[in-house]
Amino acid sequence: MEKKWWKESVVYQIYPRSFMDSNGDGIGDLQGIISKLDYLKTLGIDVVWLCPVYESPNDDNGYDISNYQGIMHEFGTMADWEELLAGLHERGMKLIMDLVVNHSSDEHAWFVESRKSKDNEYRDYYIWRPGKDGKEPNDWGSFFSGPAWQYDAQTDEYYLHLFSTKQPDLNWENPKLRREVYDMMTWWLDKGIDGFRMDVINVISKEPGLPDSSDGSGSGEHYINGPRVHEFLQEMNREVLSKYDIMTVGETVDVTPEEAVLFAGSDGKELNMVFQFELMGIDSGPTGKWEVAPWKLTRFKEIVSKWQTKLEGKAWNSIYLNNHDQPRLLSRFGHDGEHHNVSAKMLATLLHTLQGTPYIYQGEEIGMTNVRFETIEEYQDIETLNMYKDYLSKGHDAAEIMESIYAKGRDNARTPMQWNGEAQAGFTTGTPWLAVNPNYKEINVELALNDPNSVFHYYKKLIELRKQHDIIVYGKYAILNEENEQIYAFTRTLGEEQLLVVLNFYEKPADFKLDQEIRFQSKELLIGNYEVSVDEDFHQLSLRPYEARVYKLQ
Ligand code: ISL
Ligand code: CA
Repeated sequence: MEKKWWKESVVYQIYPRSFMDSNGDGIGDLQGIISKLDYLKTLGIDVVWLCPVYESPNDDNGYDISNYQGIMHEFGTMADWEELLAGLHERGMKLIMDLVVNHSSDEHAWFVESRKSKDNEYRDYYIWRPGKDGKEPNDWGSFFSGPAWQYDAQTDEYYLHLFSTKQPDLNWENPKLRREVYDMMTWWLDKGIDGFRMDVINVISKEPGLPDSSDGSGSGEHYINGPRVHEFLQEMNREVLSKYDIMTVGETVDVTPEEAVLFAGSDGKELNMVFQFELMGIDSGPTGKWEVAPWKLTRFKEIVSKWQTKLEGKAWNSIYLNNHDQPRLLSRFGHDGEHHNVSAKMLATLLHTLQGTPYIYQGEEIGMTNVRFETIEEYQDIETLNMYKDYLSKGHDAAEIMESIYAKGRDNARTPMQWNGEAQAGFTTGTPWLAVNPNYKEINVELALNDPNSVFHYYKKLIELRKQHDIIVYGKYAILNEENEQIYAFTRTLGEEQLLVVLNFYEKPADFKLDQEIRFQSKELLIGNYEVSVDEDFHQLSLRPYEARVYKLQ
């Protein structure tokens, strides 16, 4: 398999609003991040993915961009951003920026022009249509509840917005718009950044004619992996990406492994890797993410194994178990109470030993958890707030909606980073924009750094191991004991070497016997989340609650 720096890297995702506030206004900012660069270096990560820091009215916390080449005033200035880039590079770390070009803000100069008149030169930068029988042009729904169309009286037409009404979709059919996007990307690359994470990049191409959904659900069939998406990305690659040594990762909703091979194929024509959503859908019912459903380990393993094997040798995986849109991994897949420490380490072991580039979301490395705010007024996220209103109007019970928010709401991931046990977890000297999780006195960076047995030090060790053992990056994946409902066990193989990973996903101890004979001359326990007696027969293991072990065999 071809060696690449972005395969060997570990990425750390920063949600700037919640990371560190340097000036007491309650909002995280660039100087805040700069003050924590040595912390990131200590952890050992290679690449920072910075969520949007561009000018924005913050309807969707920066994912609604009003100027792609300016910095959000609340976060600082372009000089601060340059200092951040230099600070990362000096310490041997890289920076990838969020590229949000499926839509802009309605306050972007292009849209301000576009809505003025039907013959404005920017009209065609967005997707405008007349209504149909006094209603929306088609039945598409917004990801953030309600229809995906907004009526605009100025020209008596509707514009398309797959996300909030303040996030009008850009019209990728227009070559002038595409040129503007490529020039803007080139401008950032020439400033020295190391790549892009591309927001919902697989929905940029809409089926011509914008037909209604075939089943009346308003779903994404006519724009998810739309007809020209690969053509557009290949053009972007030719015009921009291929000219730099960078990494690219596409956020691709509802993508299949077959599609992923096209987006992230090793032929290098489009992107380096994509984020898949299949695993994130594991605990949702048929009506979508807010319908919380129990998940099964056998299904979890089936999804992960499918992605590991179908991409093997053809495309590269990105591995993540949470991000700024998802609940905290520990509350979702582990145990955020008494087994906090061991279960966080067990999940970390999985994250770092699958084939693919691992992504750590801020706070994950200290085991931050979901939050339960008592009232809806304490929530800030537009997706959550829109859904709450929508569900209430449809007759759902408020308490039941709150339970969905506790399990799935995006603010779970967005509570401020917990730096220490002081007021506001050391995140700000003022009042944070979103309340701090009340568990910050027990879970914070200061405690983690001082405790050699902490989740933080375990992440650090996993990252170090990746640097020492090629097999962790490049080894081929194979599942063991597939039907086991409690244990996730798999091997990675590279040449004469083998890695054996065994994870107990539950509190219940388990006697575990491998379903096949593995031959070896020497074995070494690379890492585990409990003390292990040296000469235990690893073909037959007694696993403690959430126990994780990684053996290297030769
Ligand atoms: O939040 C989600 C998880 O259920 C999705 O609906 C999410 O909106 C989708 O994954 C797209 O996410 C990206 O684009 C959005 C932005 O709000 C998210 O933060 C971003 O990651 C619109 O730009
Ligand atoms: Ca601030």
